[in-house]
Amino acid sequence: MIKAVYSRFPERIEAARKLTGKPLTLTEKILYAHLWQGNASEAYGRGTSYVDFAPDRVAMQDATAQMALLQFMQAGRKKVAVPSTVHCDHLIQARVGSNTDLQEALNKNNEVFNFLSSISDKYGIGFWKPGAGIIHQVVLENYAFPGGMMIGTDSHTVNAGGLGMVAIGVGGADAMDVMAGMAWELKFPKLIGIKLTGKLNGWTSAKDVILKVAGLLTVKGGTGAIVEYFGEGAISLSCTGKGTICNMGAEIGATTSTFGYDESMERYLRSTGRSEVADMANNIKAHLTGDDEVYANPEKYFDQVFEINLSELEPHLNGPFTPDLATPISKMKEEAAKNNWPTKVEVGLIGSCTNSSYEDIARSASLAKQANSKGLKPKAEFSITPGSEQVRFTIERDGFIDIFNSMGATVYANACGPCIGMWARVGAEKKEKNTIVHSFNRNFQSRNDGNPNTLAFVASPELTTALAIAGDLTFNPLTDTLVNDKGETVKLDPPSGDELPLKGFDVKDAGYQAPAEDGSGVEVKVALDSERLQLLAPFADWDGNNITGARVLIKAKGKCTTDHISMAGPWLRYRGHLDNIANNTLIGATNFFNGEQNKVKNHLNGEYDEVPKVQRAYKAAGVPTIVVGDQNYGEGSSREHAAMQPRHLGVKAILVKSFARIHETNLKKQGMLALTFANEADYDKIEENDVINFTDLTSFAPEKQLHLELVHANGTKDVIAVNHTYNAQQIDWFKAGGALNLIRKSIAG
Ligand code: MIC
Ligand code: SF4
Repeated sequence: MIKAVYSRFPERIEAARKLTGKPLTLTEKILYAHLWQGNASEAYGRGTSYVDFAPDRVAMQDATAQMALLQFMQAGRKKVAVPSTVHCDHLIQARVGSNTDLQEALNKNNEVFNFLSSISDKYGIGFWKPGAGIIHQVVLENYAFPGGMMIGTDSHTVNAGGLGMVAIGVGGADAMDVMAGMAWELKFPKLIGIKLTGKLNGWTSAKDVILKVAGLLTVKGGTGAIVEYFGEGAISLSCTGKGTICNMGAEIGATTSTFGYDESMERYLRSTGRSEVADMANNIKAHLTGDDEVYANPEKYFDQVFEINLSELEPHLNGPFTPDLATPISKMKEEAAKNNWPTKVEVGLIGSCTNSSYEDIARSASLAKQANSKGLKPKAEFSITPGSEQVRFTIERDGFIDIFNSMGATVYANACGPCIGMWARVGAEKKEKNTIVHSFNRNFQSRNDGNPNTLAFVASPELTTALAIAGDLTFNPLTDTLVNDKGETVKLDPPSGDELPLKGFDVKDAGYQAPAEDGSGVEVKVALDSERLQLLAPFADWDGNNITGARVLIKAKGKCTTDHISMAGPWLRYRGHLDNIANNTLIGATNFFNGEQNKVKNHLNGEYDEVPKVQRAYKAAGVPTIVVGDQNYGEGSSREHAAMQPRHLGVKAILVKSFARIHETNLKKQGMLALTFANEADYDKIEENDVINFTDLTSFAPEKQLHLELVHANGTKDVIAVNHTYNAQQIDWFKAGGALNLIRKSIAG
């Protein structure tokens, strides 16, 4: 496959160069080399043209694969059209330690794992068993390749940008299209260039680059854009460090991030047993990075350019509650005091798909080792979630696990665990205000342990380890000292560690199961009375009329991420059962009208009740509803459940100030109306008791505003204009009641 992709590169890039009449960024090269139609026939408008692409592969994780594959089952195919994999990583709870936790997960999720294993077997999908590792780490180690294009049903699919890919997070319905052999549509992105100069040193790590970028760009600054890193600083970073930076690009809303092919990638490919890929990439090197003219004059070729000097970069701590609240460690004392953040660090957690490379672990272990030798007993609890069995096996062989153990750490299974609320944290139910530090990527309220009063700060694994040792959020390892068990004052030396294992990677059983050659005989079972899995019933199509008499189900106030719309943690259990998981719909969102969560007015009886209950009542009574939201609504995850659940419960439209990209597409795919206020201030016009009428939905057309009439309780009316980004095909999805209904129709002939 890679050979075929590379053989097309020179010609396709030439065609694009001619049409655009300018030197090309790496992003443009990869995109133009993956056009569905073959060679380019026009130059696309950034941020305007909808373009069909042909991605090289698809990756899915267990929590989203269920819905993706339940949809794929309906596409009527024998096999997936492009190489695809499923990874079991989200459903494993971190409780006591890897072996016990993994066994418990196998027992608890047996039905789901069997479903995923047999459906993978049937349709020619590679299956990575529970314990094999976190999707993005496994993809980086095995499948990612420079210049490739992939999509994955997880927002952190972007991690593969570390190996020079354009890798994009999508909802399951998009993955289904590609697996079914159809084109994948994306609005041609804008381009953000980030020039890295200098070189990391001392306590600073690759994570700090993206923590800094998140501070600069905020959680929505990357929306609709691909971020391309370049410059001598970029070349000096390790491949997995680049992966970390790309991974957290999801947190600024970027479509994806990427780096040009260089020696760090070559080293990583060779070290992970893919010398052949490295050799092939070397042959077309010039096509796998941006043109020299672009990097020499970035302002001319990118829509926005930033520059960061790695030599001057400070370690950062981002949080709480949002990954873009960036504080350099030297300013933490002040900030914590100002904001009244508890400074005692209760737990430090390293690992996750963001930061679990050999280098991350080696550098953190160097600090753990110092703690041991300098007589420092860590003041906070400490845990590690390795990203893959290959990394775990290798770090155990190289003695790092022993070092962590002697510091009293817990090693959890190779899985998402605490990052996605799969963490049985003792005492979390008391809901006490407390502080934790982790090397993951997201820190939304309640995400890690379900406690809304846990303040989670994101940092590099090195800084996380140091703060766990110190037990203090304001400890600045660059300048501060600690007192050891003998009462002596000691200082931690900066971390150190190899980028890649000197003895190479090793693993006994990586946990991969290849699919059957001919899967036609494999049976995929979904029990009718299952509470975990449910076959999908088609959504109703649009009746052709204006939606009238609609009620506001909830007007969400402030941040409303996919974690607020469809919480993970305990609810991950129901990811394959739409009706059951719908019982968590919007329970984390704050109601603008009373400031409370999961308490909205039911206009059928005037009483306040839980959001899912109220919505089910409206559905039963045939009352259409609208969800109103603020900026960047649907930020965070790719989970299409956040779109399917409201759809399933009968919500008709989501009207917000702005959307996060994946969520907006997911809504469109599921036949929902995703609308934005033409005038943001109109958000304030929506009142709790309003009755809302669409006035011109019957003439729904691309690039044409729609209008809503708000009938207020006092009898006055406001008419507001709303925008949308639907193209003609997406309007067809809406009319058909969802994209899948169109596919169903075409199979039925
Ligand atoms: C996440 O980090 O929020 C998740 C869990 O990996 C999600 C996917 C999901 O909700 O299953 C993501 O980032 O897309
Ligand atoms: Fe898993 Fe967390 Fe990575 Fe999402 S961000 S894939 S939950 S480790």
